[in-house]
Amino acid sequence: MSIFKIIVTGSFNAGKTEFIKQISEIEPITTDKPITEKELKEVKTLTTVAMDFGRLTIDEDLVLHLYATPGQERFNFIYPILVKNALALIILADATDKNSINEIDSYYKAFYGLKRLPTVIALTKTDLPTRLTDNEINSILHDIPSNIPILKINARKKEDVKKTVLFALEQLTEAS
Ligand SMILES: Nc1nc2c(ncn2[C@@H]2O[C@H](COP(=O)(O)OP(=O)(O)OP(=O)(O)O)[C@@H](O)[C@H]2O)c(=O)[nH]1
Ligand SMILES: [Mg+2]
Repeated sequence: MSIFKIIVTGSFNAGKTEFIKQISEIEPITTDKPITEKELKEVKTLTTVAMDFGRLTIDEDLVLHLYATPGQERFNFIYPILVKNALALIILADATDKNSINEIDSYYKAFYGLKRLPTVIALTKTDLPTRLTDNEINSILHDIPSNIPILKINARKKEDVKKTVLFALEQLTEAS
């Protein structure tokens, strides 16, 4: 049996913990703690400080281990630890938040610098009316290499999360 390790990254509040919760067949291991910064506390109450972990069995030969990073930059010491043995990268960004989409490039570069992994980008919260328009999104993402798929998802929907993970697996088989 093979274990494939997939990393989920992206900005603060992009939906990484939600993503793992939706897809994991075990109760996910999370490290969310109360937020200390006043400005961020207004957005939500908890934030990931080390990682989230979930597991998904594809079939008897293949099990996925999914690790999500923390979104706040001060916890990025964990990236080199998480990236060890990883086979694919999923970058999430909040489609209602311009900064989150802008940060995709820096996550791509940060991980590319550690290890060149087949990558998929997924924009979350596309179910919300406050999402940016496709034109606005495309103008921010025009520098992303064209071979990287960009999906639009609702990270609270299991099927959307599954689809994203399957895209990552597909990228992986194309790369090998
Ligand atoms: N409607 C909607 N809500 C979402 C979506 N994705 C995430 N959320 C919600 O957004 C909030 C933040 O999601 P988290 O999963 O905590 O975000 P995170 O990326 O883990 O955040 P940090 O670990 O603090 O960086 C939660 O309330 C999620 O349920 C989405 O696609 N649609
Ligand atoms: Mg989180």
